[in-house]
Amino acid sequence: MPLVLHCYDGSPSNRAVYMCLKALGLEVIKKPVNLFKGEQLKPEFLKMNPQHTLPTLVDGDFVIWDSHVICSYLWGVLFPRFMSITVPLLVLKCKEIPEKKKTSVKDAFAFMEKFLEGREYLTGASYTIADICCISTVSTIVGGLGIGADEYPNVKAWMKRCRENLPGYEELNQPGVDGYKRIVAQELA
Ligand SMILES: N[C@@H](CCC(=O)N[C@@H](CS)C(=O)NCC(=O)O)C(=O)O
Repeated sequence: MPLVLHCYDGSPSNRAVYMCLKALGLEVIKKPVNLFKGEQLKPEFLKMNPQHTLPTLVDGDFVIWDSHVICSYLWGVLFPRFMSITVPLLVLKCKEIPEKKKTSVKDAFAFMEKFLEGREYLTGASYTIADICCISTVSTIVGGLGIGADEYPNVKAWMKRCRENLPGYEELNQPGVDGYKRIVAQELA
């Protein structure tokens, strides 16, 4: 089912989502909403998003708003790609990671690389929920699965920045990455 984005080009938060979609290579059907005609206040729109803000993303039955949350959600493509490796490895006891799956993760890193061009964090100069959501997956892919990000300097620098600046990173994220790495090493031994 195609993603549908109710949007308004004049708004920075909407354009952040456009760029996030572009960086991720995702197609979307754009439905422009004219804020100055109050189209966002129509009952059918309010039924979908009672806060009547744009952007509003519809993915099947699921509706989300707030650009930062939408960007995090879209970045969620990383997590399924990670899961497509971890489930065969840890649940189905496969003994190797297929190259195709490594490539799908690297493709996601390549999108991130572009997305981080000229930016400290995924949505700008300060970290947001998008960084918190993404670093937990990226650090597990790199640190736990050993799929490196060396070819992606922006991603590497961002990872370092997250590690140094996100509150609780060392205490709440790193031990899990290390534990996951040990389990993967056992499975692949
Ligand atoms: N924090 C929100 C802000 C969204 C927002 O306030 N959008 C404005 C346009 S810039 C809007 O839709 N206003 C219409 C309204 O509140 O009725 C986000 O990032 O999505």
